[in-house]
Amino acid sequence: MKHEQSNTYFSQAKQVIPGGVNSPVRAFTSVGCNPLFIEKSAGSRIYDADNQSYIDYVGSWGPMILGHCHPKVVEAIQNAASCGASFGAPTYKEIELANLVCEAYPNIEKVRMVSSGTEATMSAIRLARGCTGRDKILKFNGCYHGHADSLLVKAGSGAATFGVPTSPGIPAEVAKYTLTATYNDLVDVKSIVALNKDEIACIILEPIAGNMGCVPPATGFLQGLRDLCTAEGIVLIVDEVMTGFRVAYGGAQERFNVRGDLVCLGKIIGGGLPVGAFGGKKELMDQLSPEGGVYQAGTLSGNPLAMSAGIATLKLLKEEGFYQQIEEKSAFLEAGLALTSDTEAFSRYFRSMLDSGINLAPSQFEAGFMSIAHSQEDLEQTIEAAARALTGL
Ligand code: HOZ
Repeated sequence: MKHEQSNTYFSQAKQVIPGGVNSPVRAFTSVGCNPLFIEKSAGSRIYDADNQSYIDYVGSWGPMILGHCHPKVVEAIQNAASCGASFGAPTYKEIELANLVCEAYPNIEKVRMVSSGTEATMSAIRLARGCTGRDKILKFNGCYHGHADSLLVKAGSGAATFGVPTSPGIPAEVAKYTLTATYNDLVDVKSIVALNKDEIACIILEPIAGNMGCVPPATGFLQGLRDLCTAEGIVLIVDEVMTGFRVAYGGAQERFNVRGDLVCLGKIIGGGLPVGAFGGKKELMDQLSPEGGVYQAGTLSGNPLAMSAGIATLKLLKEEGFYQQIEEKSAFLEAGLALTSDTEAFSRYFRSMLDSGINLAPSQFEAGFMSIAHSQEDLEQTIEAAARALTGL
């Protein structure tokens, strides 16, 4: 495929935007070609600036579980926009979305809306520190929780793609409070906790790791963390920004029946608009300002457009059989694909798939995202393209 217009835009973008992109992995650096500039989307497809269409498995990195431009979500956003884009004051829509979230996650009694997943994890950590009076946090190597200073240590995904374990710009004084353990290794976690007795405010994790490839939790790992946190007075933060409303309506916590003290959400709850959220038991959440002393705020928090898109999306996800259908589509695709963990080979595979009109995440460390709008024909076309791409490797 020809990418003349995208290439022209990329040259222009590089003049005024660092690296030509507003989020590093979008630059396609690790797959050896220039990024596509997207003009529009519909259902399972996105259309680039050269008017070529692609079956999309990025789905804006997770939010587009209904596919692009679902008419009910578009309508909700249009209606909200016609009443005003932002007020910096509470609206009824915030209560509506909060109720939907609390119904779906029994351990969320109160939830606060923010504008991104990064804000959600950053705020949850501040709350955990404020509640426990402890400074250290424990995260897992390869788990990504956004780009707040204390979380950008051994962060997988973008950082792994660019070979940067910890970003410059993070003071050693800050990074020293972030302890890191091996994912799925409870023995490692226990020994770190023992070495830092009564000093760890929280353990934060992706309940299914999705930024070092897709790594499910080992049997007993989540429950082991739950028990350890309860015994040691550590706040367990389950980062469901990617998995929430994705792997089940109630996220990974519903699937594995293990509950965090605090939960971070994002992506799907904004229906494609910028949203994050963190919530948990009242006793913890009520320590947030203005009720408590832990400060957290945001001009666009609870934005009415974002709330409307989120409400419309969650209502559609509640429809009978939704998750079964998504599972079936994903299983069909998975069975038809062979996977590779060779970065060079992945980069050739990625380019060949793109040539065949299939848009994958431009890094082998990232997850792919299915939507309900992907048709059987889309899936078969993807499997055929993959077979061709793999033969050529
Ligand atoms: N946080 C995403 C990677 N896991 C990238 C988001 C984006 O570039 O839009």
